[in-house]
Amino acid sequence: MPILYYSSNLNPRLCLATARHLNAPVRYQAAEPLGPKAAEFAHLNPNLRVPVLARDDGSTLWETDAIACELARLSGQPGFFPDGAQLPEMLRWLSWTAMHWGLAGSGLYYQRLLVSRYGLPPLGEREMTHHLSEFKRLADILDAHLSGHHWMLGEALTYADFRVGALLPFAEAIDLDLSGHPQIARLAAQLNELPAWRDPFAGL
Ligand SMILES: N[C@@H](CCC(=O)N[C@@H](CS)C(=O)NCC(=O)O)C(=O)O
Repeated sequence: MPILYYSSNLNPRLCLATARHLNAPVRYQAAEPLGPKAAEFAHLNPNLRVPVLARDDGSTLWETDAIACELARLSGQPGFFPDGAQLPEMLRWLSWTAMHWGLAGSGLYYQRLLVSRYGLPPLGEREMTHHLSEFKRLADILDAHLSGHHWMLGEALTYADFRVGALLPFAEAIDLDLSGHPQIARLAAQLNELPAWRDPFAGL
């Protein structure tokens, strides 16, 4: 059975929530790719990052979105990562998150959570101001999209909801103000109704 390596941080949490929501046929293994055994981890992912999916044939897959795609197929629930007519829509939101929304969110996540957790150097004031204004600008776009959609791609929950919502479980920890973005707050509440999203680490 494939092994999914994870940690408690943003992307691995998202991937773990995906696997557990889909009840994917995988085993779970906590990992610390930047810890003392980093050299051993490099054969799983040369980027020294989680998540990683180690397949039965010895190959590994890294990058959260790629693993989510594989998990949906392994679970027999391809609709969670749809192809066909919905694939361009899905890719639009994955790309937008990777290139824009996720970058702004990661800046806030880094400054307000990782700096103190790992003793990392804080971002400068200019950089933080940029992340905050980008976050607001992009949140306006996401909120407007959601005002016409129950889920990101329409009536059904898909991985696009998980991807754009990846930062939302950390909202309190990083003091994210969603009061001006009621549709994003609604998405956060909808996602929070899913046990695997609320606590992907339960029982692990
Ligand atoms: N682009 C990668 C990013 C992976 C990444 O940055 N993982 C971070 C957590 S968000 C990590 O492994 N940090 C070390 C750790 O969690 O121990 C993906 O989408 O999977």
